[in-house]
Amino acid sequence: RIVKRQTACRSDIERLNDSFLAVFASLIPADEEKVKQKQLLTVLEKLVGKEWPEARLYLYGSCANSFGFPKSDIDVCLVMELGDIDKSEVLLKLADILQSDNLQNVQALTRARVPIVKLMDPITSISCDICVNNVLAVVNTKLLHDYAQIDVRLRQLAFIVKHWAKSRGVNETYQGTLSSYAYVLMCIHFLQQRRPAILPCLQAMEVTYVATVDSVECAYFDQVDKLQSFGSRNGEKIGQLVWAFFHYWAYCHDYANDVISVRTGSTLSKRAKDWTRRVGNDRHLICIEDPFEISHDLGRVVDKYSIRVLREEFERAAEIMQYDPNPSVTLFEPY
Ligand code: 3AT
Ligand code: MG
Repeated sequence: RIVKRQTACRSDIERLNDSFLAVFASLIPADEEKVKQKQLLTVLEKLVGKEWPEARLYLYGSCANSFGFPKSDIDVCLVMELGDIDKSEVLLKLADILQSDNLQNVQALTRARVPIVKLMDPITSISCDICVNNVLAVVNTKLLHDYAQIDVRLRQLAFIVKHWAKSRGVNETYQGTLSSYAYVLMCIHFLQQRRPAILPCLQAMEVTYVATVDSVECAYFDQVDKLQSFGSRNGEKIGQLVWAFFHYWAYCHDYANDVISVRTGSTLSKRAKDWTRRVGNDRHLICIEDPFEISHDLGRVVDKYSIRVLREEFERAAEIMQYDPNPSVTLFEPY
């Protein structure tokens, strides 16, 4: 009887894995989207190059960090020496240039928190936001991209977590919940904590990549092709990891005292970072240290209301993973 029961359990686990792998497969974009994005980037590069030959364009965010859903907008960063010129001036000039080249809905938003030019390309129907000199975002995009090359389970987990967060309405920073960037960092942290670890801590290894951005030194090991077998001692599959991820955020993380830190591959104490009390609008109710701008808590958008929403959602997800006969469906039910 015991043998029979174990066999049943194993096939349940296999079924759970297969169902989450199917969810993952349904979320990844087709290769041709990448081609179209590159096509648009080339058009933009030509236009920008005519006005500012020294300027460079970089993709950043989910179109370049390998955690992007199909049909997402693309984020582009224009990097150039500004000298005395005002950023708004550059954005207005950029909008002018783009407008005269058949790009549609061109709009300069010079007063936004991150000032941008928005546009839509009628040929590829891709929408695009262009910011100026947001180099840290380009570098943190590379870090996420590099982590994704090490073990496929990061990409699987992060797509499922992002899909869950979007379905449940907890991926809205203006409502006090977390950004996609924060969720991916939570996934990386979680996989660094598994025993044996599934991901290494790249910033604690030999430095093979350095960029100094606004006096922040960004340094880490980026030869990730050498780390392809890093996680192979851990045989956990995606079904188990989704269960453990939600279990961790529902019941194990110490919200009162701990900061998650991908930079150190560990947790730090809130006290050590002096993130114990509210300063201005930063409440530090869930603390996620930015890997490069280490004084920056990505959880600072979370307030005393939204922390409850978030933790209830983690608990709901953990319970579904524990008891629901069909978790790969129930987890993503709209709220
Ligand atoms: P979506 O698929 O659009 O939800 P995304 O990866 O594009 O996910 P965001 O739109 O949240 O993520 O952010 C775009 C990029 O901007 C991701 C990251 O490189 C950078 N970024 C976002 N929020 C922060 C932040 N608080 N601090 C530093 N960089 C950030
Ligand atoms: Mg985005």
